[in-house]
This record gives sequence, structure tokens and C-alpha cells, in this order.
Amino acid sequence: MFKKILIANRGEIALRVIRTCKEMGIKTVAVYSTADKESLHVRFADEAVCIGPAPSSESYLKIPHIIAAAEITNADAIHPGYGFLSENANFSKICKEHDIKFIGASHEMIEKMGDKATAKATMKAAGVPCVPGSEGILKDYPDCLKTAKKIGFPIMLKATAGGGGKGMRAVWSEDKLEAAWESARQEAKAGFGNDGMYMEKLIEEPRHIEIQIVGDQTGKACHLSERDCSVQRRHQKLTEETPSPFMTDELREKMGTAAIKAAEYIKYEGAGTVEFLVDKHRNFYFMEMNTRIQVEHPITEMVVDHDLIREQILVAAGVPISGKNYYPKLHSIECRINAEDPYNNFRPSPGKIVNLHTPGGHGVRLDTHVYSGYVIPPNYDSMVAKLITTAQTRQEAINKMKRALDEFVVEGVKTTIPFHRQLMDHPDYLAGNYTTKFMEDFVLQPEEEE
Ligand code: MV4
Repeated sequence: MFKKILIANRGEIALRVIRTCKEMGIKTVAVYSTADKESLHVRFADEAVCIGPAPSSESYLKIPHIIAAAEITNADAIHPGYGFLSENANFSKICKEHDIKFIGASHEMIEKMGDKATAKATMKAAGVPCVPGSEGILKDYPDCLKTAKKIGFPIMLKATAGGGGKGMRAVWSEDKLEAAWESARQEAKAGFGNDGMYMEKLIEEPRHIEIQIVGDQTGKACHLSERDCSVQRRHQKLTEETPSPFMTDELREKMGTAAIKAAEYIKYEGAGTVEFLVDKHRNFYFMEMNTRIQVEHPITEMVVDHDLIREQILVAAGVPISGKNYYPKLHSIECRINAEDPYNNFRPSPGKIVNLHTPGGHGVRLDTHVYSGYVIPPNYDSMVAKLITTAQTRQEAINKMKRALDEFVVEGVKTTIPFHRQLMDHPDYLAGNYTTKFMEDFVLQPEEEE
């Protein structure tokens, strides 16, 4: 087992990994930028190394500085968290070259799943349901037009180096195709240095339902059921829940089996997520595979009662999985609390938290790194806390979320708490009747006068 793990991340996920390491008797090394000197993950780790100034490019993304920190503290493994270098194939490779265990996917796996057309071709070969579409990358516009006619409009153009909605265009008729083709390729070239595009039949008003999997070093995988992540704004998840209100036992078995098939076909090692698009007829299609722990992992932990960071560390240390699959015994909801102003287009609201009261009580979990007096730096993403409520039924979990949000006091910066409170009163949300289009129609009511 590892003696010392360096956490190459910050904020709540750094704290999350440190907590599990402590419970496992593993020493921890925090890395921090000058902007995070007063951050909790620095205080809770056994050792801490400053790796550079505030800009991520000069600190949390600076591979030589992170490797140096691991060398001087003699860390035998690195946990990358999510974001930053967690899906950087080069970083995974450099860790291996330095004989430091990267607690995540191999660089080959990250490359394979990072190229979306290759990932899809791999899944198709594995027998995982995929959206009908082009055979790999489109050669040129004539090929694009021929493929669109063969598939039939509406279609979705996607950048192979994209993901998370970047470099994607929905096209509803032939007269719009060439302009969409040109603009998507330019965006992909500029954004990723790779203008490779592929095409799929457009799935209208899909749900985003993902399956958590864990694969061990023997190539065996298990699943830990689903998370419904359909409530998104500009491809940013706002709230997630498990079980999905759209799920049936039959669909869960089918999707879980498909996710395991995907993981075992590629001999996936570690915690991963297989994302699916689900249409209104409950047909499901492979969308993307994420080779990292996800922000929303806590709701799975709460309903199957498994520590996913611990699972990651055990697998990375060569411990085989039990082979069992895990099914929800409770209902859990996560609201991502961001330092953003929902009444001003969710614009970031960094600054000092002058007063903080956090919710608690039975079934309430708060994963956060903030404290009263903490200054939220402007350099990083705006998520400051994940509020998770868990109960026997969906309605009770919602009631608990409403009560916890009402209790949650953050003074000094704006937060998305008021948005989430209104979400929990929305009739379509309460009915579990929502797709990825839900936020397009959501209207935030004006804030009440103080
Ligand atoms: C789609 C789709 C409809 N049809 N593919 C968005 C980001 C990336 N994960 C893939 N996405 C989509 N792919 C086909 N063939 C609709 C989306 C989509 C979406 C998917 C999941 C969650 C939110 C979304 C918001 C807009 C579009």
C-alpha cells in the first residue's frame, strides 16, 4: 500500500482525498499556489509544497513543479482529483516514467477515450450501443453532406478532440450544413488544434445518465449504478441525483451491463464514468467515457455506501475488486454551490466570505473547503461547496435539500443557493420530469427584498 500520496489539486476535492488517505493511514502532501496559501487542504495535509503563483498554468498545471514536489517529499503516488491534469495523458505518462503511481488511467487509456471518434469506435466494437452516425472522422464537406443525407436530419456534428459540448453543432436542415461544418471545424482547430469532425443522428431532448464503474488491474470491472446529470447550464452540471427518476430496474441492468462491457473490453483500470444519452423511449447510447473521479461522485457514495476515493487507491495499489455490482439503497441529490450571481447571468462572484453558517443534520453532507473569513480567489472555477442530501425517498431528499438550502448562510459573496432553492420548487423538477433542455426553459424569479 502507498505510504504517501501527493494530491495534485485544490479546493474541496483535495480535502476529500486527504480525508480518505488519513482514514487509510496514508501520509498526504498538498500542493498549492500562492493564492491558496490559507486554503484548508494545505492545513489538513501532513506536508505542503508551494508550486507557483496563482495562475493555474504556473501552478496546478505545471507538471515539472508537481513532479518536483513529489520527488522532494518522496511521495509514491499522485491523486489528480478532477479537472487540471486528471485527464492529461502526458502527465500520466511522466508519473509512470518517474515511478510515481498515477491514481487514474494509463496514458494510453486517456488518449484512447480522449479522442471521441476513437472512443466511439472502440465502444461500438465492444458491442456498446452507440448513436447511428459516420464511420469515424468525416473526410471533407462532400463526405459530410453524403453522411448527413444517409443518416437523415437532424444531425449533430462533433469535434473528435472536443467533449463537454465544445465544437458541437446541431443541424436541422441541409441548407444549414455547410456553414455549421465550417464554423465547427474552425472552433475545433482553434480550441484543440485538431479539426477532426464526426457526425451522429441528433437525439432530441435526451437525458444525460452516467454509470459509475471501477476496473481493477486484472481487467475485471463492476458498476455502482447511475447518476442523472441532465440539469445543466451551458454544459455545466448544476445538480445531480441517483437513482435517476427516469430509470427502471430493467434499464439499469442494461446500462450497467453495457458500462461493464465497455470497461472490460478496454481493460479499464480505476474509477471511471460511462456517459450515455437516453431518449424518451429509454433507448440509450454511448456518449463519452471519463477517466477521472467526478465532481458528483458523493451521491453514488451515499446510496451504495462505498468510498470511491478509497476504491481508487485500492485499485491503484493492485487490490482486486470484489466483482459485485452496487445498487442504490437510498436517494441522494447534490447541488453544486458556486460563487456566482444567478441574478446576473451566473457571473462569478469571488471575494471574502465574511460570515458562513453551514447546514447539517441527518442525511446532510457538505463537501467544501471554505470557512468564515476565507477569500475565494478569482483564478479558479467558482464551485465552493457541494451540498448533498440523502433520504429513503426522492421527495424526502428534496425536502431535506430545501431545508438545508434555507439554513445555508454565505455572506460577502453571491452564490447559486437561491437558484437551487427555486429549482427545488419547480413542478417539472419535483415530478422528475426533466431532460437536458430543462434549463433552457427555467426562469429565475426575482430575489425577495431583504
Ligand atoms: C448529443 C446530443 C444529442 N444528440 N449527441 C453535449 C456534450 C457532450 N457530452 C455531448 N452532448 C450532446 N450530444 C447527439 N447525437 C445532445 C448533447 C447535449 C447534452 C448532452 C448531455 C448533457 C447536456 C447536453 C446539453 C446539450 C446537448
